[in-house]
Amino acid sequence: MAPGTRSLQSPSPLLGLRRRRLFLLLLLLLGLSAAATVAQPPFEAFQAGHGASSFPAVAAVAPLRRYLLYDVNPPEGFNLRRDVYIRVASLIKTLLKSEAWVLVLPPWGRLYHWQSPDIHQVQIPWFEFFDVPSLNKNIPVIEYEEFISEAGGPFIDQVYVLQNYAEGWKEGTWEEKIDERPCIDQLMYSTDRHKYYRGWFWGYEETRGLNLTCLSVQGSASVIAPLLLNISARSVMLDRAENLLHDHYGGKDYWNTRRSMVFAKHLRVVGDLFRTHYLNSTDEKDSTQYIEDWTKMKVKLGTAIGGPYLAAHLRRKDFIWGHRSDVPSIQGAVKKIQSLLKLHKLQRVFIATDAIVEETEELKKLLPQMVRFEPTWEEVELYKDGGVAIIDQWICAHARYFIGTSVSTFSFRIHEEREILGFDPKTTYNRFCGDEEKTCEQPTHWKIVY
Ligand SMILES: Nc1nc2c(ncn2[C@@H]2O[C@H](COP(=O)(O)OP(=O)(O)OP(=O)(O)O)[C@@H](O)[C@H]2O)c(=O)[nH]1
Ligand SMILES: *[C@@H]1O[C@H](CO)[C@@H](O)[C@H](O)[C@H]1NC(C)=O
Ligand SMILES: *[C@@H]1O[C@H](CO)[C@@H](O)[C@H](O)[C@H]1NC(C)=O
Ligand SMILES: *[C@@H]1O[C@H](CO)[C@@H](O)[C@H](O)[C@H]1NC(C)=O
Repeated sequence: MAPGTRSLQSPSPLLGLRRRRLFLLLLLLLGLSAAATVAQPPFEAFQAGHGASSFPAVAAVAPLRRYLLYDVNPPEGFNLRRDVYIRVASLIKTLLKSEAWVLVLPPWGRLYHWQSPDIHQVQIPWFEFFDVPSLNKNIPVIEYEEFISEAGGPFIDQVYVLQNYAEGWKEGTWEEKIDERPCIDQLMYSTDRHKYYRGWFWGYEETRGLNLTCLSVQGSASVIAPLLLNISARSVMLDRAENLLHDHYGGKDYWNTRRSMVFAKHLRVVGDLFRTHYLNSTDEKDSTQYIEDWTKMKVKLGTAIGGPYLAAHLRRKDFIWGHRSDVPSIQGAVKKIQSLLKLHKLQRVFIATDAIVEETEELKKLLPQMVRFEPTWEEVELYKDGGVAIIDQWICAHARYFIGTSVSTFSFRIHEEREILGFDPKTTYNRFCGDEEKTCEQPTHWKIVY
């Protein structure tokens, strides 16, 4: 494991600053050569990330584009965050019709569920989990540290904290709207002695917001586009972006963005090796050929066969603490798995779960056919909890038959992955029922719109 470790680790926070200094130097040189016509920008003004439009020299170096940043309510999990990315991507598509914008990928970290001890899990760039060139085939994106160097420093011109309307919405009168309003919740930001806003910027302590306003919003992501096109701030951050809804859930734009969220290659490779070694499953045998370029991938439903194993996602922890009636006991889940194994004439079941050790021990006893991806500490350090979850999802996505947990976004993302791979919907849109659940409604089939 050791040799790969280094290259995968997130760049040090200093890297961006070093790059920035280089960039400023370059800028100064350019500025000097253009000095006859262009007044030298005050250094401090540029550092503060003011709109570059008044400094033509900048345009020669960085494309004159505007930056959209966002963050999500801290308690939200990895898979809900993947959904918010889709909503923000459609906002970018709307903005791009009028201006050059780029989405700054919010570094991963401080997720409630990522509890592996002694592993540093903040400031994780997107390339550790997703294939960034694939994202770029859908909308222009850059990592946060690229933003710091390109925009000239860790400054965000305008932060909008999105919130609902204090008065709620009157029944029967749904309308899309957006208004600057006093902040409803206690602000998670404070001002420093320079009147800059300090707060949680993905763990980058040197990042500051120059201005901050609360924005009540009701509607889909693009509702905010007219406002963004009407202000001069070059970099805008939308905090609590989960308050924006989908422009068109399940439509072509939705699916293009979803399909562009290709898992990072190194994680897919780990999943594929596991399939080969422990599940007798390869793309060739399973008819699940993957095309690296997602824009070229369009598989007819029912073409994919999948590996000779059943896969189950058993979401536990907070899903059972509330004694939800739609989540089974371990015994209930095992009973269902045994009957599915028999029905589909399969010998093995791959289990993805966040269960505590006591429960997995019980599973092992009751379910000798069980196979799990059990990373060593070094592997968790290398892939992080997010990467391990992706490997689990990748293996589930390649099974002959999948069954997930009711309303878990972790399971939903597996549905989508299987839809992309071209599985028969009957083998995908299945969930466990609670032990006492009467009407156990099964998940909805969402067809890809190409
Ligand atoms: N490796 C692994 N991790 C899991 C599994 N199920 C849940 N987790 C972990 O628990 C977290 C919570 O699930 P998420 O789906 O991301 O959280 P969420 O977006 O709130 O989604 P749900 O709570 O499932 O609706 C995941 O991010 C994982 O870290 C699993 O089967 N395998
Ligand atoms: C901060 O943003 C608000 C809302 O966009 C704006 O009215 C105000 O003028 C800005 N303040 C500064 C100092 O730019
Ligand atoms: C654009 O800005 C102007 C001046 O600040 C304001 O009068 C107008 O209402 C704004 N339009 C939108 C769509 O926000
Ligand atoms: C692996 O699968 C192939 C068919 O795809 C089968 O012929 C072979 O016996 C299997 N091997 C094992 C060890 O199960």
